[in-house]
Amino acid sequence: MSDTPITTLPSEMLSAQAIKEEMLKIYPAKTRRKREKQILANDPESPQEIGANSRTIPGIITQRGCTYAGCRGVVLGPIHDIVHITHGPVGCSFYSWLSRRNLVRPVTPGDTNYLQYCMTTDMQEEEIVFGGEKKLAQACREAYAIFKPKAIAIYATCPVGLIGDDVHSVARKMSEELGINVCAFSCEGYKGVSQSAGHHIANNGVFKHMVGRDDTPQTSPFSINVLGEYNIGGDAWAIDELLRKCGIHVVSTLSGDVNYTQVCNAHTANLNVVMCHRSINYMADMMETKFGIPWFKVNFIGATGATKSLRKIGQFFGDKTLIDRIEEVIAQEMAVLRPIQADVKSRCNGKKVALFVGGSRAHHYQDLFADIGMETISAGYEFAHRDDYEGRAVLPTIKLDADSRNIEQIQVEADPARYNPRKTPEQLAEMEAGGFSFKDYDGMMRQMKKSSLIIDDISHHEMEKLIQICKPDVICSGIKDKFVIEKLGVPCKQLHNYDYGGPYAAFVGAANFYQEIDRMVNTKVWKHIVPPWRKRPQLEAAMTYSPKPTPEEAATTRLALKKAKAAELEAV
Ligand code: CFM
Repeated sequence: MSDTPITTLPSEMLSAQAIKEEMLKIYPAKTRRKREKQILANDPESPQEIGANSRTIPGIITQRGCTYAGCRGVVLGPIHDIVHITHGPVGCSFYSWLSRRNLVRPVTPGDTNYLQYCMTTDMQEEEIVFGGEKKLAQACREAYAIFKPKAIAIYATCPVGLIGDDVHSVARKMSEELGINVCAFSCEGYKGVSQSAGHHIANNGVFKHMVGRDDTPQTSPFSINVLGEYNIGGDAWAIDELLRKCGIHVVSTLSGDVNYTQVCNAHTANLNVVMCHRSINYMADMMETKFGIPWFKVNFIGATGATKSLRKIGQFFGDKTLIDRIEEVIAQEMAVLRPIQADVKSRCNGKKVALFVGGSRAHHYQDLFADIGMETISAGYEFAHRDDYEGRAVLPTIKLDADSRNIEQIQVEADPARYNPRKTPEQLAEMEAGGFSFKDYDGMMRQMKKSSLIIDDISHHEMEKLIQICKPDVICSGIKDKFVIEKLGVPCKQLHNYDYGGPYAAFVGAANFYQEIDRMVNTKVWKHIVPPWRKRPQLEAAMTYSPKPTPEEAATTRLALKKAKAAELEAV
């Protein structure tokens, strides 16, 4: 794309390419070469190769987090009845403490919930110099003495990797000494290019040390795990409730509002459905290989997504009563939702949205916006991989780079005693011949319009350009750029923590989200915002990037400063 002269492009591609040019022109050559692989004009028919899961260039303001955040914060953090000990300085622990809205509602009043606690070895200079293993062992003993948890998980932070503390041997010793499951995760923040590496490390550890420890069989034939659903703002509860109404039993949600026993028992389910492909596809594959549980991708965000997902689960089990019940539930839910959707659509139809979130929501929420007639003009993930953009078909062509090689690729085999294929190979083949797809994810690009802009790991500069040129009616993003966006007069809906709202999943959540977006895009308040640097020109002069002002610009700035000074003196 970048080599094609602009004038030879078809007209509908021109604008996307021109916007891309505008974004890139400020960058030095090396930065530009890298960023141009990460910004593409979309072609849904044949998605181009995108430069994803590569290192962010230092100096560019990114929204990404670290490997420790992906492991401790995202995948393991929500397991509420195990003790999570961060081995490292207190800051790493503090900033992973209750900062993500993975809500928890213990099953019974006596059920333990340690999520309110923040536990760390609080490493000091002494441990950095002489090693911190003793202090870590002591922290495990102390935590056990106070809480008697079912399990302890230990997380290594950057300094632990640098000084070489062996967290795994401490975990083994502590397991023997305390008689509980103590497992360690080498998820040092620097281990990968983003939190995505932490997801993989967490999947490996949860699979090796937890899944399969409790063989209690399921009584419901329609028992499933919901993988990659973290109960942000109560989403998992909304999905659970919907599935329960249909007669589907959720064994384990990995890992939204889940306890240790449920995780250990997850391998007894008959199906894995995957919400967030990025953070948990490894687990789905490993469980299939070891236990014979098939998986497919679902999306419970938005009415269309939830309907399709429910029907697919019904089709998988192939039970007439279940399928009928699912249709009844869809009809009931839609009877309530349809008028709200139509009302909101009458005001939102044709409005434009851009989404830059994590590794799955920037795609999931496009379905929901489509429900109310809103068009996604641009989207991108922070840290997803090529398969999340281009579809899983490209998996064999993704080259393992040095950063990915850092992460253990565990070899999984069928469990000699417990491998139990939920469908025979013949049944699977027959279903696939009928158009049913397993292990499927087509990625974001195939669903997006031709020549919409795909931007991986967007920077603040690119976001500003996008706003100036495309003027979206709302942008979905996170706290790291919310206020940059809003100061430019565009409402920003946070799709990580939901701005303290939610749930947005399932039909009940869709109604919440439609109404919230309606309020945001149809209020006039944003048109009246004047950022401070427009009122105080001296601020503009200091903040606008300008390598060398032209003589005219310098004269204007001098004049503005003089005027501001005079106004200030007058005020005194
Ligand atoms: Fe998956 Fe997530 Fe996401 Fe994610 Fe996340 Fe999150 Fe997210 Mo924030 S697991 S990839 S690492 S859906 S915390 S619940 S909102 S970036 S899009």
